[in-house]
Amino acid sequence: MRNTIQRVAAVHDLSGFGRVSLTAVIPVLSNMGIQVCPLPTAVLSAHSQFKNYSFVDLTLNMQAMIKHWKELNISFDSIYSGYLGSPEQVDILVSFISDFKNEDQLIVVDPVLGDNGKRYSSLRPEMIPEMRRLIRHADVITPNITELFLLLDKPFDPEISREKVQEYLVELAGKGPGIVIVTSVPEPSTSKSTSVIAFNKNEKRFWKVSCNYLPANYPGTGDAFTSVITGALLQGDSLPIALDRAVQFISIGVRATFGHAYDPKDGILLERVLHQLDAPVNMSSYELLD
Ligand code: PXL
Repeated sequence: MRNTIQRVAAVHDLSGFGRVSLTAVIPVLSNMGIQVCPLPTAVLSAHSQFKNYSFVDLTLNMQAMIKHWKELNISFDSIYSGYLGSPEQVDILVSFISDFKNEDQLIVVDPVLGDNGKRYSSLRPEMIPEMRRLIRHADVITPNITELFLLLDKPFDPEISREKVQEYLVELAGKGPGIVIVTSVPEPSTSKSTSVIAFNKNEKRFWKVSCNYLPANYPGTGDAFTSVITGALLQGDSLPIALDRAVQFISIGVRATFGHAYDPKDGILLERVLHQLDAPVNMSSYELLD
């Protein structure tokens, strides 16, 4: 049975500064009318792109929290994971997913591994094979273009063609997830836009949404993006409408931030744009690809 208010277990780190992970996931999903139950993977003073951040790994605490949640008999409409504190957390998460399995449940894995062609230096190399194992248990995964290459163990090619991206999405979907959404796909014809491309394995359909590119890199936009996708799918949106809503929300957030003289590491000015999540999709820009 569904919860009166849809409930998501959010398995991400808590970074005190920088608007990534739980500090992006909780406000986005709460604003979409969804209850978030955080299962923190680590606590950091600030995300790992800042120098000298403090880090406490919560692998052991996760087991204690899950044990108590079992005693409380809580059920989740969705389990949604992102940045993990250690590769060992994948085993914990796989058991958590299997123990809390529910009909109509949405398992979303954002395979946070890297960006700009490289693995995040804060993650141990073993995180990559472990993440490959975790995505097998997901309904929806949302790698960025760097993570697409890392998950498939292919050398990074920033000029990958759209046809090749589609081939890789099918390959990744073959490993388990029914929906694969890849973000930050370069548009070869122009440096002025990027796109999001999604593959729905059951329907064998590809969707694309393009957006304007601004030359700034804000950590946490991936977390906000996947949170909107999760909220939209839980609210009953179709995949292309969920893509439209997520792309529009991030584009508005980036544009609200870009005009300020501001350190991009602080993340987009989420608080200024959260109310946009209540707005209807104003123009649908999705395309069905061949
Ligand atoms: O959103 C990615 C992310 C999440 N959590 C932590 C990070 C990063 C990216 O740098 O450092 C701790």
